[in-house]
Amino acid sequence: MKKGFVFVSILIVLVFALHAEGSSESGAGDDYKLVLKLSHVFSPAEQLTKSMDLVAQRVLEKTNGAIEIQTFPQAQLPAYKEGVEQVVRGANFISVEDPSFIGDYVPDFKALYAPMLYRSFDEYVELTQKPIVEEMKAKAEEQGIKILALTYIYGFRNLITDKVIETPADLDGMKIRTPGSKSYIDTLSAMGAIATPLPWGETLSAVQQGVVDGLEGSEFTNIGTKVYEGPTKNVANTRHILGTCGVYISTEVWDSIPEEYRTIIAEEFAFGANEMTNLLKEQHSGVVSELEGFGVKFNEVDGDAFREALAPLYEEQPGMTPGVFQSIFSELDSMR
Ligand code: X3X
Repeated sequence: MKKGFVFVSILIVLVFALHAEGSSESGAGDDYKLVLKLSHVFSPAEQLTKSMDLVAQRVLEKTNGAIEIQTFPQAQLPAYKEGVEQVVRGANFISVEDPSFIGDYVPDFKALYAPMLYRSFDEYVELTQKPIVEEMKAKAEEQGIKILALTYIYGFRNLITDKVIETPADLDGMKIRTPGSKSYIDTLSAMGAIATPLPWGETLSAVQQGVVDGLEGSEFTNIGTKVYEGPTKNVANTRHILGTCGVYISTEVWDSIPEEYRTIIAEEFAFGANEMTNLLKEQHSGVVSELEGFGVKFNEVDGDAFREALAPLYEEQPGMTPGVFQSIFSELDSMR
């Protein structure tokens, strides 16, 4: 009897020891759970929203429920500059915004998001894999911002107005809505417009009420948020900015997550970005045809005139790494 009791006791101790060893190796006990709130401004019909939901679902499954990413579209939670501020404050929060909003912390990201740099999605994707961008990401981490992705591309942004625009002079006196970051305001001002920053949620009503004369955005924004239903039926193919979003989380929060889960989260956001970019490349011509079916008219523009107007924006701004634009230009030249 006594020997049996001792044997069972040793067995129980061994089982607990193995269990504890197993969890300490993985660093994540079975009871580990983290809820992250993910915020962006896109509408339910837009691919970015669908992609974020897909990533959240995959992460939940692959971490067996340990990492729950709750997604909040249409600026239901802090977005734009305020969303990035939540990350910097160390909240359990993921901000999905374009890199110009990181430019407030690392000015080099304003160079990465400068106008008329990229001729294709692929050029930008390739550039983000170069050492120059890795260095930018390292600087962001020094500011408390871990960048999980930079390539949730939602299309080249064009001018969307109620009249045909071909040259910067055509924009004279026109109020064009932009997001609130300085990169957009400087870009549309240099193009000849009166840049009028507004949150996306106020944009379509501002167009309807004549508060602004137009906006700028991609065909995917146009179709996804039904811009085409309003008075702005002309799209001038300036392709002035490549609309793309990054995914940002606090470095403090990131470092607190067990490594096995960090690997899954990083892999799924990277996979989701590649998946979305490839999808939109395939869909673009069909979306243009769909918009034309709704009465939208596309026109080419005097690209040289707009490039000349935008030239001053390639001068280094305070805080930028000396030569950052030259480095970007030479990397892009090497791809062409
Ligand atoms: O920070 C993310 C983008 O800059 C948002 O751009 P915005 O405010 O023109 O919104 C794009 C739309 O597609 C949102 O539905």
